[in-house]
Amino acid sequence: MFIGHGVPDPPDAEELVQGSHVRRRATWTLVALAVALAGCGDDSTGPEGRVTTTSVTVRNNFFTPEDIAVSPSAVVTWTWDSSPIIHNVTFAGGAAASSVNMSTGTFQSTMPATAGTYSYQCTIHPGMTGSVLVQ
Ligand SMILES: [Cu+2]
Repeated sequence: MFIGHGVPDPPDAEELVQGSHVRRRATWTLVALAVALAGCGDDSTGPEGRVTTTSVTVRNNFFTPEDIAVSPSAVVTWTWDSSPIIHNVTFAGGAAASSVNMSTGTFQSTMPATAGTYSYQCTIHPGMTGSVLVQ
C-alpha cells in the first residue's frame, strides 16, 4: 500500500478528515452509478441505450441523449445548452434538414418518412455525433 521508504507516520487529524472526505465522495459515486444503472431498466431505453424521444440537448461536446428513436416524419427538437461554444446538427447525406452554427436556442428538423437509422454530427467537433432511428 505504502510506496516509499521506512515506516509511515500515523495519520494526523487533517489526513483523517481528508480520508473521510474521500470516502464520502466514493459513496456518492456509487449512488450515482446505481441511479445510472437503474435508468437502464427504463421502458423508454432500448438495450443499446437508444431513447424514444423527440428532444435532444446540445452540450459541450456531445448530444444527449445521443441515440434516439422516433416515428416516421417526427419533428425532432435540438435545444442548445452550450453557450458560448457553437455547435451544429448536420445530417449525413442531407437525409434531414441541418442547423446553422448556434450556441443557444432551438432547431427543429423533420425526420424522413422512411424507416432507418440516420446519423448526424456537429461538423465543428469530431466525435460529436448522434443518430435517429426512424421506426
Ligand atoms: Cu460542436
